[in-house]
Amino acid sequence: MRLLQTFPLLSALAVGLIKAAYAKTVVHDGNFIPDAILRVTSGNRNQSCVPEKEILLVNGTSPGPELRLTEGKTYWIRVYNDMVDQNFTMHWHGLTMAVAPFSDGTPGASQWPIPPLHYFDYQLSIPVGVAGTYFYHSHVGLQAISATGPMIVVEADHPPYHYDGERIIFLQDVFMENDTYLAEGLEATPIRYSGDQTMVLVNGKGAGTSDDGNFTCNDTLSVINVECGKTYRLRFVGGTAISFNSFAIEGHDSLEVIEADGSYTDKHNTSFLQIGTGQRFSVLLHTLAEPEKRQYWIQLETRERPGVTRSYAVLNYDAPSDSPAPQFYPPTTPPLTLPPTDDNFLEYQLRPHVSATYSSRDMPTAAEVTRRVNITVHLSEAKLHFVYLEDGLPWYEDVPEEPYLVSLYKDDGIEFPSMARAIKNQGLDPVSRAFPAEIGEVLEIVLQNTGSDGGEMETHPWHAHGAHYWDLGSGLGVYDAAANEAKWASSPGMPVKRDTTMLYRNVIYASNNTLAGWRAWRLRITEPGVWMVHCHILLHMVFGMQTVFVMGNSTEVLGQVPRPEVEGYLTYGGSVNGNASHYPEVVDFFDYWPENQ
Ligand SMILES: *[C@@H]1O[C@H](CO)[C@@H](O)[C@H](O)[C@H]1NC(C)=O
Ligand SMILES: *[C@@H]1O[C@H](CO)[C@@H](O)[C@H](O)[C@H]1NC(C)=O
Ligand SMILES: *[C@@H]1O[C@H](CO)[C@@H](O)[C@H](O)[C@H]1NC(C)=O
Ligand SMILES: *[C@@H]1O[C@H](CO)[C@@H](O)[C@H](O)[C@H]1NC(C)=O
Ligand SMILES: *[C@@H]1O[C@H](CO)[C@@H](O)[C@H](O)[C@H]1NC(C)=O
Ligand SMILES: *[C@@H]1O[C@H](CO)[C@@H](O)[C@H](O)[C@H]1NC(C)=O
Ligand SMILES: *[C@@H]1O[C@H](CO)[C@@H](O)[C@H](O)[C@H]1NC(C)=O
Ligand SMILES: *[C@@H]1O[C@H](CO)[C@@H](O)[C@H](O)[C@H]1NC(C)=O
Ligand SMILES: *[C@@H]1O[C@H](CO)[C@@H](O)[C@H](O)[C@H]1NC(C)=O
Ligand SMILES: *[C@@H]1O[C@H](CO)[C@@H](O)[C@H](O)[C@H]1NC(C)=O
Ligand SMILES: *[C@@H]1O[C@H](CO)[C@@H](O)[C@H](O)[C@H]1NC(C)=O
Ligand SMILES: [Cu+2]
Repeated sequence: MRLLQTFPLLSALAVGLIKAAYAKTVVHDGNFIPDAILRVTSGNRNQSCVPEKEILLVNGTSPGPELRLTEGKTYWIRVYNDMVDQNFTMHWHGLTMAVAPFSDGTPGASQWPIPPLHYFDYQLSIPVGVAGTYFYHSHVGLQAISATGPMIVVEADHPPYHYDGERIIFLQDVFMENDTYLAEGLEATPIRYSGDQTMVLVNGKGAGTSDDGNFTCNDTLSVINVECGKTYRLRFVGGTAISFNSFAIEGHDSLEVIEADGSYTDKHNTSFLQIGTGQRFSVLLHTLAEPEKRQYWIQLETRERPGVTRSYAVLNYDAPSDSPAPQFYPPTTPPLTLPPTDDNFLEYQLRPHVSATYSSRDMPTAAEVTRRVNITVHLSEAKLHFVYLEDGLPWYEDVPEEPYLVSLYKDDGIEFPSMARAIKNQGLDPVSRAFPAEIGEVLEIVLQNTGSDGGEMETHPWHAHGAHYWDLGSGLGVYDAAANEAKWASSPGMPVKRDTTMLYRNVIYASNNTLAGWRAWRLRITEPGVWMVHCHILLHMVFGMQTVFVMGNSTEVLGQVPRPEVEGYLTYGGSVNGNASHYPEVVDFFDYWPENQ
């Protein structure tokens, strides 16, 4: 394996071969034993002072259970949609599905959604070199508000930095209304907007104030237990639906960033973090040798939206293991003053951590770039119906007649994009509403923010499936490739491979269609498949802020997964090599997880 680690492509091929051999002998029917099972239900819960309402649950909780996987291995994860009235999919956020393109969990793009009372077997073949912090979540509608959970990929050998322990800090949003009602309102003409998040949760709990203090919640907080004089790896997951959070820990102002979106970085000190929807960071926290008190506040504040939500958790030193877990409530006045939005947060500062095992500097140079595409985003507000246009068109998960990947396999041409049409429209084929890309191309993908019809600007965390891109930074106005090269040359940082980075609003207002700010990525196209690129704010996705890249032609895509294995994927209700309905067991999660009530 050692040799393979230097050649990610080779190791991906090896994983593919192992999987192909394996699939011949395994039938994924009711007798199949997967490596992990996730069961999705809906249920009523009280969260953070919000009156009891229906949310989605994974194995009875939100967030769902942690999945811990090892790089270089293949896992089959069976996801049961135990709901009776909703489709579902599961996406493995940040992991490449290069060798299992039907397992990316994107309805309309990589798979038919899982019908009610059906299961789907997802194949996760994890290349060596991607150990880091990830999460799983639904890709249907607004389900990911609550149908989500942490996913950690651990090293086959050992991480490049030493730490004594690790803690997950999983952020989520809570809304006043259930997700179907919220989504219906967003799709309505005129729009019915039920408000931003009521509270931000840390590991399922949160309390504090929102709407600039107009709403207060005095509920119990999450507790992060630590010991004195140790080093912890804090793994932050931006599992929020909309909120962009600024974050700091009282009395601990040297957080050393070591990971961004599954890529190790050289150590970089920061006193606070900004974390957008879909982003992950790991920091090393050096706990105090002689703390002055037992509890230090962890304070979060939302940014970039009209009302501020302030939420808390507690860093708790040396909790005695023999006494019951203490309960903590939010402070009456904020102990910390967090900075306003920093549009330059970590920009042009981070450097990939290069070691024998991790992240080589294989970034294509500017001279190798073969094509540039724009994703120019614009919010149309005509008739008070909100639509996010990308190069003139929105994308919704129910737009394609059949999922693009299914269409590629059937070779029926229904959703196959035309390069000729795309070239005339900034890279997007307006008929199939997809961006075609050829294997071997080196693309620069330029996200361009514009003033909306009404002039408002929004900040968008843009996420790419399929492969991580080299993040080229961001700036005001229009992207200028030469000026940006020069900026990198004089910056301490080097581009890092990321999967979710911020397209800032930079300004609060810009007149209609003004090109106000940009973000750019560079990517060598190597993985045939259908990969979504979208804003990770779930509410914006419902407004159409999603795009799809179709990489490779049908021959190349068909080369990825052997034909007999795909039959099951081609119809709604299928899974790998079989149909996939199940008779639901009577699953009473209250019996399994009483402590969560
Ligand atoms: C989820 O719950 C099922 C039982 O319904 C159990 O078999 C499975 O191990 C659980 N998954 C995880 C990751 O804990
Ligand atoms: C929600 O809170 C109310 C009031 O405390 C309580 O009656 C109800 O049982 C709780 N619901 C759940 C699902 O725990
Ligand atoms: C579920 O997905 C199928 C296939 O895309 C679609 O026809 C159906 O309307 C969806 N059902 C619901 C409840 O959204
Ligand atoms: C969702 O919320 C709406 C509005 O509050 C309510 O009418 C509907 O019954 C709720 N749906 C479920 C499944 O609880
Ligand atoms: C909070 O209340 C004040 C006074 O009523 C109001 O002006 C302000 O808009 C409210 N803020 C939010 C975010 O609702
Ligand atoms: C919050 O609730 C706790 C427990 O009931 C109580 O001790 C505390 O005083 C409350 N805080 C505020 C600000 O009301
Ligand atoms: C970060 O700050 C701490 C404390 O000031 C220092 O010990 C450490 O060397 C710094 N790390 C880096 C990478 O600069
Ligand atoms: C991308 O947008 C910029 C700014 O409007 C424009 O100059 C450039 O030609 C566009 N590129 C493509 C491929 O359309
Ligand atoms: C904004 O510009 C677009 C494209 O030029 C146009 O279609 C739209 O009507 C304009 N909106 C307003 C409010 O003027
Ligand atoms: C796909 O591209 C490859 C490489 O250029 C070529 O050999 C193959 O014929 C193409 N297949 C189709 C269906 O166009
Ligand atoms: C698929 O479903 C059909 C209809 O329910 C059933 O007759 C058939 O046995 C199933 N096939 C497999 C492989 O489970
Ligand atoms: Cu957005």
